[in-house]
Amino acid sequence: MSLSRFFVMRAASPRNQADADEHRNVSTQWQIAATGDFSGDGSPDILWQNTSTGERLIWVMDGATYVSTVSLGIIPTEWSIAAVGDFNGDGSADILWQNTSTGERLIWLMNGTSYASSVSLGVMGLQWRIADTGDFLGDGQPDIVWENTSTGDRYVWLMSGTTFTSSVYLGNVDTQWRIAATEDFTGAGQPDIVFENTTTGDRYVWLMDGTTFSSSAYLGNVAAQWQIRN
Ligand SMILES: [Ca+2]
Ligand SMILES: [Ca+2]
Ligand SMILES: [Ca+2]
Repeated sequence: MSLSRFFVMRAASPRNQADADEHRNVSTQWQIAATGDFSGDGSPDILWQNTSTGERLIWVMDGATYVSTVSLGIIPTEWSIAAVGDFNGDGSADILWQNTSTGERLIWLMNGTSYASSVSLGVMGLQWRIADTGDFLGDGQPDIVWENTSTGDRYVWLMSGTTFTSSVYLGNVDTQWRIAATEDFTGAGQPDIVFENTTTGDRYVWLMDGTTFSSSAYLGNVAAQWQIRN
């Protein structure tokens, strides 16, 4: 998968593709929160959140072509979409939320593009940020990557479905580095970890062997106001 997938254009009011095209440069209350296959056709769909109104919606995509919009409704803006992953293994993406006020984290299990039920992961200090999900153990179940925005510590939570099993320390990286996404760069079937420097715009990938760092590779420099979305 090419890195260009991550640099998806922001749109002002993405009711549909035409609207997004028209308002492309107006920006910014609509943010791309994550991509994941909700519709179960093997092609990633785009999850949006409106940071002003709290509305969340899914663009169902066919490859790079917009198909339709499904609203998930208005969710209080203190809830932020952290990542997506298929936690219950039914072939469609589920949504991982973090509450920026209380520190609660929870998973919305989805039935396609519809909400089915939620599972709380409990409350974590607000300095902990969920960066992305990825299957680090290779058991077919998504695990959760965390970073401490105060100390720079990074961890993986190994998960069994929606249940935490254990955590693995990845190391400490200065807090100006943010984990942007996990993606399999080497084709080894294991996620690697993309870091971006929020000051300089440098981007690196940590090539991983399971939960163990193996080497890093420089991806390049993209102006710091561009953020990679998982
Ligand atoms: Ca899809
Ligand atoms: Ca699922
Ligand atoms: Ca796993």
